[in-house]
Amino acid sequence: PADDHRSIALIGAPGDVAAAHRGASMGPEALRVAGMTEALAEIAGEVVDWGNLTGPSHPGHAPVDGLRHLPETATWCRGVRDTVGEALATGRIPVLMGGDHALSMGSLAAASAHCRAAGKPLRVLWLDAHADFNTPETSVSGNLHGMPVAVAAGLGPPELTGLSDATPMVPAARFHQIGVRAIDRLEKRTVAAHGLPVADMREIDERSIRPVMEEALAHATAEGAHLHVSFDVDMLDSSVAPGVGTRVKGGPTYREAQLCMEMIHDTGLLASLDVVELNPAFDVHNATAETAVEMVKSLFGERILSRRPQ
Ligand code: Z70
Ligand code: MN
Ligand code: MN
Ligand code: MN
Repeated sequence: PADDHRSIALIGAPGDVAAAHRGASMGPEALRVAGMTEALAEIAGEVVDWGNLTGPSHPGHAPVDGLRHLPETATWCRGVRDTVGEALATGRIPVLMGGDHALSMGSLAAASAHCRAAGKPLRVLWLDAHADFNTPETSVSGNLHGMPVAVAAGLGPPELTGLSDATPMVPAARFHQIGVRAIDRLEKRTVAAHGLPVADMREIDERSIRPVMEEALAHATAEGAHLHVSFDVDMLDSSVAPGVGTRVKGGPTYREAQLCMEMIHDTGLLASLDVVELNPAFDVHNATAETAVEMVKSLFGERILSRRPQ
């Protein structure tokens, strides 16, 4: 596909104001140290590292009306939105390196605006141990990195749903979630009420990763959509990826995750990417960052052998 030759803009967003644990702010540099730029240059062609965005540091405040660090999160997300938007407007594939997962509200706002302007359908693949579908009413923690999917779907404070001119920026039905195994009790009801398409770990166990991914990608393929992939590193089983703020057992193995990435590449539709929630403070010799880079290589077309997909 023509996509193979689009250049990539690497965008660092060292923000951790929306997460439970500090340290995701070290994610962009850890991904660079693990060779993100060189890996992409080798596989995907032209890569330009746009450096890091700046924003507020972690204030350490308690939640206000069920939300922690709302103004600081909104500031970070506006910066992400504008820079990801600039990459898309200039024909590049933005690769956002977080930072916590709330930053994806910025990339989704940008992808949504870009697709509306271009008259292109938008599909979002959300790779995560969590559904990130909390609202201020359902959240136990008040942490905004547990809410970006709900905000994109139009649920949440106007400071965040208003990141985009269009509400919702991305209707719940245009998401597909893979790897989910930790949903809060009240969050589960919201997921059901809004019909959020979720392939949980039981479904992956019972059907195996390939048919689950075929189904998740079928709509995007049929529509020739702009495919936004939001890769929360905690999607991976915690034994493979200890360097995250919220480790969850029982996730996809390295092999399952790699097949998932290869199948996404094969659609030729990947048009924007987030790599978020890497927390070097919990990592072991940067191994999780290296694993994340290996997953990104597969997303951009690295193959074990140069063969056609079976
Ligand atoms: C929980 C909450 C979460 C990521 C943790 C956890 C959310 N559902 N998301 N780590 N990436 O606090 O809302
Ligand atoms: Mn390719
Ligand atoms: Mn997440
Ligand atoms: Mn998560």
